[in-house]
Amino acid sequence: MTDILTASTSSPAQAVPVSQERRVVTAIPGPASRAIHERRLAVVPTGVSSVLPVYIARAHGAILVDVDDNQFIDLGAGIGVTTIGHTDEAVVDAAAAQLHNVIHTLFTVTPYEEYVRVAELLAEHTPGSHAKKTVLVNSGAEAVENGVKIARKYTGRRGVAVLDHAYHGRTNLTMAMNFKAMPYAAGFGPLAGDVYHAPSSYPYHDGLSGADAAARTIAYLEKIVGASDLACLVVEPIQGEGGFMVPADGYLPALQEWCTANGIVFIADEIQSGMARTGAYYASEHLGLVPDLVLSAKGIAGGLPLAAVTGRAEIMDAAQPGGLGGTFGGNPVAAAAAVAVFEQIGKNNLLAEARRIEGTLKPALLELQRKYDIIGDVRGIGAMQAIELVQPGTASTTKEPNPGAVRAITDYAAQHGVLVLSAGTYGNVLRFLPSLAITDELIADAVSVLDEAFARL
Ligand code: PLZ
Repeated sequence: MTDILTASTSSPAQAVPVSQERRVVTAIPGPASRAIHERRLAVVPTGVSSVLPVYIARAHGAILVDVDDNQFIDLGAGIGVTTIGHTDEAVVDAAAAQLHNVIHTLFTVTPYEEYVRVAELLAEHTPGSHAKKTVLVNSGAEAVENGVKIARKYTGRRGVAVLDHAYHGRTNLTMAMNFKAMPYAAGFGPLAGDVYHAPSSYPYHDGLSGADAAARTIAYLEKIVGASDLACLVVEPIQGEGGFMVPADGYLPALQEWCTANGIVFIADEIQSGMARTGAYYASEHLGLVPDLVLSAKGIAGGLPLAAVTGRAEIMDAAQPGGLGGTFGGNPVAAAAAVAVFEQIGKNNLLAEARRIEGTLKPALLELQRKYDIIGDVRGIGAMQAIELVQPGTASTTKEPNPGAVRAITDYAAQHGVLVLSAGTYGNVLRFLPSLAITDELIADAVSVLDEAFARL
């Protein structure tokens, strides 16, 4: 009998080098992408949409290569996932080595060291020097679900407070926690109860100081639910899908102080803002926060699915044995990749790279703002930057959202080999969250394409 394993094993795929440059060789999407897209329409539901239906064959660093051989400057990094770069060699090597050792056992059946190592690294790199514990799960939404579950068990309370413009996921609980019903919750109810939405801090629109915005949030929550019924407050230190809002100074620290005084677990959803994106391991550090629980996902494993809830040991230990887990949670290959991600951040000083990107990108965006009056606001920290587009002449008055301009700019950019993502409650924000591997030259090239796009509006 033939040895099936040997017969079917081909040599490991050799990585084809990807030049770090933009190159458009067909219409976008090209013929090969369009052919796959036709097949997709027959078998993938319309509920799963794609921003730009070019089908990606390879990627490295800050460049995506599609099946037609077009090369895109990737300013989205899979929505902040390939933060240390696409197919980072150290991540690829760590994951490949782990594939050969053990792919799956289920940590809750027979554990393995990689899980423990990731928990140690998270204890070390999340804000605060208190004793911390971590549960690993598969997705950001699952991390949010577990954070809430743990906070409820610890406090014995029911209520979950969230902020306006928030995004926390697509599961039953998390779709009730999002600000936008459309497209995330509309028609998918009944939604989970005991979720309370409160006004946030959105400096460009509300003009409030951090203290005033916090007083408004707190007064609202005291009125609609009452502090004594709240298990947790879940906040994104810098809101992601909502439009990269950096809260006014002191806003989140004031909310945290109120939580602490009232026995409410303060949970930072750092799923989009964490893992070196802002030039700190976690954006909480910029804002002076030491959250009780921190949620990580996206960038933690270089593109492999992994997420985490890390928090004060006494809170994390509130869950009974067997109460936390899941078949794939903390998968060995994803965990090995996460260890490599942490090593790369340290070894290559990627926090400084995030600051370098801010130093290149922010002045370029401010320059665009001087040229084009529909750019109402430029905001962000590190490699998490955004511009908010408003109707002509309203930038300092009514700030009317201009989602049409965002669509025109993203379309033009895509046609010219730049993948730029939108965001914002009103779809009027362009967000930039490139991989930290992006060079200043690629940033300048991408911004020149955006400049042309604005000029043609
Ligand atoms: N919390 C702050 O940004 C995911 C959503 C992409 P999952 N954001 C990108 C899309 O359209 O599905 C996100 C987030 C914050 C939670 C989540 C949810 O993380 O890994 O997508 O479940």
